[in-house]
Amino acid sequence: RLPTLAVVGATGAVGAVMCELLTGRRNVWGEIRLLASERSVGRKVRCRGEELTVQALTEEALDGVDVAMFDVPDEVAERWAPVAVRRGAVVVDNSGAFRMDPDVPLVVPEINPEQVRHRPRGIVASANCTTLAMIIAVAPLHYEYGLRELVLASYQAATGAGQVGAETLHNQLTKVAGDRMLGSRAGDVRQAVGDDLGPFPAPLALNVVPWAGSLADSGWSGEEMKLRDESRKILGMPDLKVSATCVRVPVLTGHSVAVHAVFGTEIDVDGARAVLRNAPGVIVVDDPAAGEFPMPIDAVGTDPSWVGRIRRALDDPRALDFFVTGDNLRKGAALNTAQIAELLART
Ligand code: 11C
Repeated sequence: RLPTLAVVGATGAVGAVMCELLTGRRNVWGEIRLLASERSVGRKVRCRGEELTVQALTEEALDGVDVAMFDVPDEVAERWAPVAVRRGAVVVDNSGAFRMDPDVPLVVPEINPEQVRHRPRGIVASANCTTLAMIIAVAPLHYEYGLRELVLASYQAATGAGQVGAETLHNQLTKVAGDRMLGSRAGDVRQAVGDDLGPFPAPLALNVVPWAGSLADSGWSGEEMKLRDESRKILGMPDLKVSATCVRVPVLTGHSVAVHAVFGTEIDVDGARAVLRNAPGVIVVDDPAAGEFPMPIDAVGTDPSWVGRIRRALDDPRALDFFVTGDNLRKGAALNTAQIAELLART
């Protein structure tokens, strides 16, 4: 019997991409059950060539499920993942609720697939979308050169904040497009945008906002802490130095990260480029003379992390600078979750 899969949170921004992925990937599932909140019950969704009806997330709906993929807010995952486990499922959770639990492995199949086997709570966590785009490129370099430190700056898309993030950016762009904004204060979009900031703390259209996530200690944002904590856990380096600045940019899909990575040995840039070219899940796009760089407009809808602008730091022969872009809804969320679920289906 092929295992039964539940997709919990099937109608969100990530859930929609998940159904697309389940249609395109090798089919390892028997029944697929789409579950969501009351609001979406009864909605028809095409998945794997079938028209499926979205059901309510209830205890009974989880009966008989072998693997449950969760793409829901932290508090929903906290409540329902243990219920799914009690009903017999292994949970792959894409929220931040369990990632740092020592009894929950944090898995990136290209890096630490073996860790799915040790899951005392019956839950396997998938990483944050910004962490994933970056770590896919950093891990193979670490294995070759021995990572010592990461200095990161992110450029995060509106869909990182879900469907409401995308809608907010669209609405704001429509407003500013109709406003000519010439004169000495051209660029101050506050008036044109008005009060509808959606999930963002400031207007995002024609702006950049140096904030993502909740407020953490000492001025750090939750997203910056996730980059540090999750990188340490995935690489198994609890003392790795990580400093991140996370910034929201007016891009719909595709998170990018400017990476300054310091290693234990000197870097030869051609060698580093070869490591990246051979790394699973990485595509190198690095020909500035021809105008070729990794950008969200190319990465959207694709699986890999796109890496370019690869250069050795001018003032430190042990440091490499590069730019990486990945689709935050695919590898950053649905794809990594699906890959983990497929590993579980095989074991
Ligand atoms: C963002 N990275 O772009 C966040 C969204 O921990 O999975 C994903 C939050 C998470 O706002």
